[in-house]
Amino acid sequence: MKSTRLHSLLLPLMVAGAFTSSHEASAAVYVQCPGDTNGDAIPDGTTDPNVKCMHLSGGDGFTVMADGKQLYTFGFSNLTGTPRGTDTVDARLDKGVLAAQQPAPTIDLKQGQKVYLTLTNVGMVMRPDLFDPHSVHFHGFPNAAAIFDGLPEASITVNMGASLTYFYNIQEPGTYIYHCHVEATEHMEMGMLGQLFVRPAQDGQSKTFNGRTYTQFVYNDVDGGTGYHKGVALQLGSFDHVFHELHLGVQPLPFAKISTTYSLFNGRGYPDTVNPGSIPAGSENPRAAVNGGSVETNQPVTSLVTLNRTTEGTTLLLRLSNLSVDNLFSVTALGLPMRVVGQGARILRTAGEATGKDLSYDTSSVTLGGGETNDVLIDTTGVPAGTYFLYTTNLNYLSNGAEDFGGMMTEIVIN
Ligand SMILES: [Cu+2]
Repeated sequence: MKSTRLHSLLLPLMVAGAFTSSHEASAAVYVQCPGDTNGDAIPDGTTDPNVKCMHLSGGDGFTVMADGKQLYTFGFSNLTGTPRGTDTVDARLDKGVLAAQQPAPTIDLKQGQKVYLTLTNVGMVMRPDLFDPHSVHFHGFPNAAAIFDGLPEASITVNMGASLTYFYNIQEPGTYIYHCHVEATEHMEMGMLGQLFVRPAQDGQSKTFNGRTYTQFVYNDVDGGTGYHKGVALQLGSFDHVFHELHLGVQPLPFAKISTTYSLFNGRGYPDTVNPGSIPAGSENPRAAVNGGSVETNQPVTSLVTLNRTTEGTTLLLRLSNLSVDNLFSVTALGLPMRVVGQGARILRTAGEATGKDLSYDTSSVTLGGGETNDVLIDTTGVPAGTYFLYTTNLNYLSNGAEDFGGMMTEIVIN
């Protein structure tokens, strides 16, 4: 996609970038990744196997609700693997514009890694009056210094056309989240929300718990009690379509009136939640509307959960996170046993963690406020094969806007 129109939209960003990067005077994007030679955030040649790089864009886009309504959104997209290229416009800028994703690209890490995460602010094309920076806030991460925290008052944020590389020394396993922390209520309501988890060093060992043998664990647990066979991350969230419409209309934003009009799993409402593929980008996204536009989707991540017990094993891990700015949500998996083994990126044990008293509990539902995560294990041994529903028990939110029978509901298909 090389439309003249989009290039003209990008030009102001290129100019802005010239003032923010002393490394490449003509380019707006600057990726720091040890061993990377072409700017695609993938180390070339031999390098420390514990080094992991990622490159995200921060910008805008459109998200399609299950009733067909298209909401203007902010968000992140994944530029990892895209080199600078030789065109006058940096291929990474080109790819990141209007590509905001719901949910943001999942950040999947392992204990012991050194992570270089570059964020490039590609600007909000639909709001040329805005000059908002963005940031990545790794929610729950114990930063050694505030500079990479993402909170604008205490750390660096990333202006339009500029890039910043965050560094994290990954030591603590668990289920986290990440989000932009600039004008947090606005940028989070607009959709700058992602899933992030850290796999424990114990992964790869073989442990038997309750007669089941595991090689993957949520935490370093000594006894295998957080073992699972298949893990799925599900982001609970909500949008207020009025807020998004006023945003696109360059109107004052009704912060005090934010309420849930669309409740979502992984940025989708039922029945889009059970679509195993991507939701095609909406027609209101100029990038998708341009013939040959390269933005095929703003919603690539399904929320359909499947478990084939013959090939995948019996125990399912749901990494649940709530990133709604206005609501608590309770969810249940009707007919399936839920055991909560972690909360807020911490194993449910008393002090000593691995050796402490086991505080995991069996339940039929979990309730998460904004910013909270739960690690829920579902042992399907003895459970009849079939389709089960995972949904919010806040039944008034089982809707897509004014359309009934939708919202935060998906299926767990067990074979
Ligand atoms: Cu932001």
